[in-house]
Amino acid sequence: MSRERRSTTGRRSPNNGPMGRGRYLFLLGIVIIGLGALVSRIAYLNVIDRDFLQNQGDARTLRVEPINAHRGMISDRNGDPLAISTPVVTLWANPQELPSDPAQLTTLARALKMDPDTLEARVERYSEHEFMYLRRRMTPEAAKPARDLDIPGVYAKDEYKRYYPSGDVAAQLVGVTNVDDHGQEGLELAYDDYLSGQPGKRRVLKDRKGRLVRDLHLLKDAKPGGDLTLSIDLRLQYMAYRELQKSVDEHDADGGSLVMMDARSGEVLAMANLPSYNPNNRTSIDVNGLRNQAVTDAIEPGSVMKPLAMSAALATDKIDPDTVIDTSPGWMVIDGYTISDFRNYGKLTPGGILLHSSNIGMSHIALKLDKGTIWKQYQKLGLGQPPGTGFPGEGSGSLPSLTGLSRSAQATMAYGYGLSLTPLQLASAYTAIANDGRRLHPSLLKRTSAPIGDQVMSPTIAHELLGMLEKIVQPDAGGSRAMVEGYRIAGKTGTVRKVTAGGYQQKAYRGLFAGIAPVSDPRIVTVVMIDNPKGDEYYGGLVAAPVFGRVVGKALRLLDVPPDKQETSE
Ligand code: 59J
Repeated sequence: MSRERRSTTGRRSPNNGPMGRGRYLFLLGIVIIGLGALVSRIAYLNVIDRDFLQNQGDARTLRVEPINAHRGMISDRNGDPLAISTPVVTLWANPQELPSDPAQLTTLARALKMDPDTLEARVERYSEHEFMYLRRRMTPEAAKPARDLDIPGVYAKDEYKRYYPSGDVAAQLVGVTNVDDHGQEGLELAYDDYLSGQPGKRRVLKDRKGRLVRDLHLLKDAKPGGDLTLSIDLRLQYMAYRELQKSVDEHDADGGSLVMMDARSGEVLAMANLPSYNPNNRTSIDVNGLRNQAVTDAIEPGSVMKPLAMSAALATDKIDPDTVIDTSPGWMVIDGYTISDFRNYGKLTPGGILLHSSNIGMSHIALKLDKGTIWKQYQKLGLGQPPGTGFPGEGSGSLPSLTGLSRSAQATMAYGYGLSLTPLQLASAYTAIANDGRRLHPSLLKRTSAPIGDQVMSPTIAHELLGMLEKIVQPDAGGSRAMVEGYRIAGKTGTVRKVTAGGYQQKAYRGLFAGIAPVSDPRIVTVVMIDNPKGDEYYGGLVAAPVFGRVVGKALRLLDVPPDKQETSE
């Protein structure tokens, strides 16, 4: 500013240049003197005063110590705890500082409810060390008597212990924390910041050996973490897990998943997976049990996709509920690939195709439609996109690319092959059939706002499909074992040959069942998947449908859903 003004006026002082020679020398002198002073001070501190300073620094240090924040609770939708942090106290000792008087050790042992000889022996064993545990993670009440003794060399550390009351039942969903109380898996990981809160700080004075000399003052209070309320109903979760376990055991299966969704809100009411693990026993965690397969693992769904493909067909003017499709002779060849049915079902309507689960019927329908019709409907139903639950490793499944879709892929897609989805995505897709055509996005947290959904089929088509699926859950149909006393049930079975590197396997299957209850006013959508059942019973109708029937029956009664079926006994 001032320079500018000067240049515009054109006036300059005769003693020109920004700095006169006299001023330059003066400043140089100051710098030299300053540097000299600095160098001599460094030399003094390093050489002459070194010992004194080091002693002082060693003897006392001011440190900022963290104060652990209480981790928030995870609970089910009714407030039942799934993960809780309780305060615990770890007592430790520095054997170097413990009194040599054996009477004091005896008093300490009594306060700890330990055998005095055992304690004495341990102190002896650790006599060369500066640290030994007395007792870890005791309740604060149990630690108090020993703490109150104020015996020199005895220290207490306040911690929190994470406990999972439901153990293996909701293990993969809830997840676990690591030894430092940080979320490691599942929702414990997804909501770690929220659950953790903020540690506090206090200033302490410690001596050379790290011993606390004085607790000086609180710098910042610990801010406790928030509580997380899940959509899960723990009563349904226990039941789902138990019934899933029964079927997995009975059929010697590798595992299984069950997802139950509220058909009106999209909330997940139960989500069980096998294998599982006990999160309270860290040493025995089996990595196979860690994955929440219902959310993370995309599988080829097979026939349970047929009603969803049918919803696309029924929306066109090419197919209606009375259209007759000839499935004879029970097999067909497309682009050199042979597609076959269990047997020759002859002429079938859409309802008949779903009832007999005809691959040929679905293939004929798919090939009558434009190439993208079913593909677009699958996309609207959420396939190939993350469901948005925020769960770590949430699977999106996959749809083949529409541009390169061959005729054979167009057909196989309609009966559930050449694409993949997670059990959670399947349940969400079925909410459309249950909910007048509106697909609800799933939520693992209890909803506080209106559910998010998309109208993906007309209410008429949803009702038509519901009627067709009810015909499958009848005494002499494929889904008979999904029947529930007192309630009308709709659902679809599926038996899928598993794929490995060598292609479809001859003797490895997944049995599935996806269904809706009760039909007159749907409240829940449930998907059951049994992975690799061994033995002769491997059909979805035999391994998955019975789990559905038992779990859904109990759930409807627990949720006080009024029965909608007049039992026609005899
Ligand atoms: C099947 C398939 C594999 C993939 C076939 C199951 C195909 C197919 C290529 C033979 C067992 C089996 C893309 S059948 O789920 O059709 O649930 O009660 O795995 O068809 O073309 O030994 N379900 N299942 N098919 N593949 N590719 C039927 C059907 C279904 C039943 C029974 C037996 C298959 C009635 C399955 C059930 O609806």
